[in-house]
Amino acid sequence: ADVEQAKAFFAERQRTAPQNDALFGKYKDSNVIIVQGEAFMNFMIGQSIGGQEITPHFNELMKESQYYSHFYHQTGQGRTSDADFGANISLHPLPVGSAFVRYADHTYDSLPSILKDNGYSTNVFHAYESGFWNRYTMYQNMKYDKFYSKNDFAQDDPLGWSLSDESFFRQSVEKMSSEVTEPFYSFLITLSSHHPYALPKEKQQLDVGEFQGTMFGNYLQSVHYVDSALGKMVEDLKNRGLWENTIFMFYGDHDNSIKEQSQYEQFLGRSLNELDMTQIMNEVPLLVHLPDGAAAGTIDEPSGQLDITPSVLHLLGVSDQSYYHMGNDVYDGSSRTVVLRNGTFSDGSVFYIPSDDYIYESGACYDLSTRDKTDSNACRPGHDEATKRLHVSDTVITYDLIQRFREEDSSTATSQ
Ligand code: GP9
Repeated sequence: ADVEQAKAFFAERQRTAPQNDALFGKYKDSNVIIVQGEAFMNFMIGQSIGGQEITPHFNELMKESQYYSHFYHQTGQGRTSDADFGANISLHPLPVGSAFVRYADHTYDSLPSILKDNGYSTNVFHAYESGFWNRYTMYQNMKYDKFYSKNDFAQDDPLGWSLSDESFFRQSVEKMSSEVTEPFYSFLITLSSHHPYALPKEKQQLDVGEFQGTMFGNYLQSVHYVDSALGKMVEDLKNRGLWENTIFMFYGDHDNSIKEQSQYEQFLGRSLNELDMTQIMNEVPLLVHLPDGAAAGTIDEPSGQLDITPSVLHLLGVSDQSYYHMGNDVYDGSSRTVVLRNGTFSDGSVFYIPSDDYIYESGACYDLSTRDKTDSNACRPGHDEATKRLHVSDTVITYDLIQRFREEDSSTATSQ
């Protein structure tokens, strides 16, 4: 029954004709650079402390980019690897463990494999041990041409677990311009803003005032550093002539594990309720810079990491219909329901928090127009849909169904 449910889910998805807007294929054959920022959350975007912006370069880039203001991480226990899995494979991370570790040999319709079939060079960059999160094995399965890991980078500016993000970006861009043929897809995973966020003195450029000496203050300090590295990377891409013909995306992987509500209240200067706090802990920013700075603006509808692959394919004019993806294409006008790993979901009208949420245990259905609790029946259809999606995704991953569905499809086609 589980397999039949999964089959029916994708059959329905493949039957629904997408609405292709003017952006469909507008950036065909452009390079694609996606940066996944470690613990880079949304609540501090656009905020200042003591008159100093926390993320000035991100804020500047926002003016000529699409900024998704309610973009959710959909990760579970696999943390950074789950964000990567959701964004590049467009299936839900598992309820337990990391799919990178547990099912690295199963079949997936990964973004790099699809782009490779469309003539792209595909490379992944992360300046840490290649075996962490089982990346070395998983990236081969995802069909990257090359995984540039710690040993491929000169350790010229050590920081935290590894190399500073500034040096990591500089060396990665150097490799993109000298070792990789265009069009390329480059996926970069940052590390400098990793828990517990301690930066050496000489890299601390933010006066965190009342938060000095706290982990929350260190967190702000470290994202400020990553933001400055991001600014330098964009300059570098421009100087090397790689900016104009590139779709550039930046998104956060997951929350910062700092759960003290009072710190967020102190920082934002207002009291927060369950809905505010749940959104804060689950929203990461997504920035999409299109080659001509087109379609810039803030998009308030909900979206999430699983939406990245279908949306990139839309911009490149590659139909997503035959692939086994569960994310929404943010450009085709279809459903915008975003389902988080623990069953939290939002469709832009309601926001549902399940009773086993890790901060609150009450569980509730919120009306987003009033931001008040509403009758739980308003969340019932969305809850059923969210439960189904998570279950279908788990079934497809666990039983390696993509491979099986493809074989069934081709034997049906042969017998016809
Ligand atoms: C290490 C980095 C950290 O390679 O990706 O992962 P996390 O601990 O955040 O899951």
